[in-house]
Amino acid sequence: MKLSIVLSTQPAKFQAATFKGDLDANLARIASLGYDGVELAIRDPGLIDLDELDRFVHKYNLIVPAIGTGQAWGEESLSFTDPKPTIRSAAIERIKSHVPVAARFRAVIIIGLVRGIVKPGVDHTQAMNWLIEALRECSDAARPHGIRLALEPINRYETTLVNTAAQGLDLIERVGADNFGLLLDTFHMNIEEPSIEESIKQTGERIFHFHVADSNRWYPGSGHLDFKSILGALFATGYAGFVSGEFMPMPDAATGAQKAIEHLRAKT
Ligand code: LER
Ligand code: MN
Repeated sequence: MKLSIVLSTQPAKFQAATFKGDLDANLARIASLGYDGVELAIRDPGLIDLDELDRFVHKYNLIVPAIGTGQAWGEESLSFTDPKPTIRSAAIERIKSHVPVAARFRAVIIIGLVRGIVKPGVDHTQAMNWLIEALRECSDAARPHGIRLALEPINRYETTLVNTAAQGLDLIERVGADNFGLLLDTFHMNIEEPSIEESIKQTGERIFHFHVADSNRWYPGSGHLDFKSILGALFATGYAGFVSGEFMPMPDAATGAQKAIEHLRAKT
């Protein structure tokens, strides 16, 4: 099993980014704990020095399996489904600007909350249509670079646009792009899916990336999720990607990251 953990390259409000702050020190810590990779949360690729980031990541022999983009929503309110066309196109351009970063690391681009929420005065069908158009445009921009996009079903308390794996699979049909799939996250699945294992099985080869947190969004092993069964179902699909820790830095980032790796390694 290849394990990674989320690291934010910029200060951010999102609470479940396990590591934030000093890039070099955090990468050193993540590598020394035994992680194989680091999932980078990047608000705006225009604000980062890609060569420098690449050097740091390679210094610690880490792989970057995925790039998180949700801070564009969390910090700037950009989304694919905002009623204002200028905001929708800014969100699309922002996601396209991640393609060179993703290409450098051969990483998946995550579409999390940048999909948006259904804003007052917008109906759900309209929001879904904007979402589909945006995903087609971004998938088309990523395809020539060999880059894949993964939309994450997110629990109902954060958005009403695509909460379950089944809704994600329906969206895949409607978008119709071969480089578009899903990111499944055990925290959201525990809230939304009748059976986490069955939804993993149904999603099958459309699982492009995988987030782990326990039921309380602390490190795996701190709550009531059965990671032996969940990871068994994941690998039974033929999934060969990373299992990426995205959980609260509790009791602190390093302790959570250490306990997660111990628990997950013991379950496979
Ligand atoms: C991001 O990967 C995530 O899981 C969401 O909860 C973001 O709000
Ligand atoms: Mn997630």
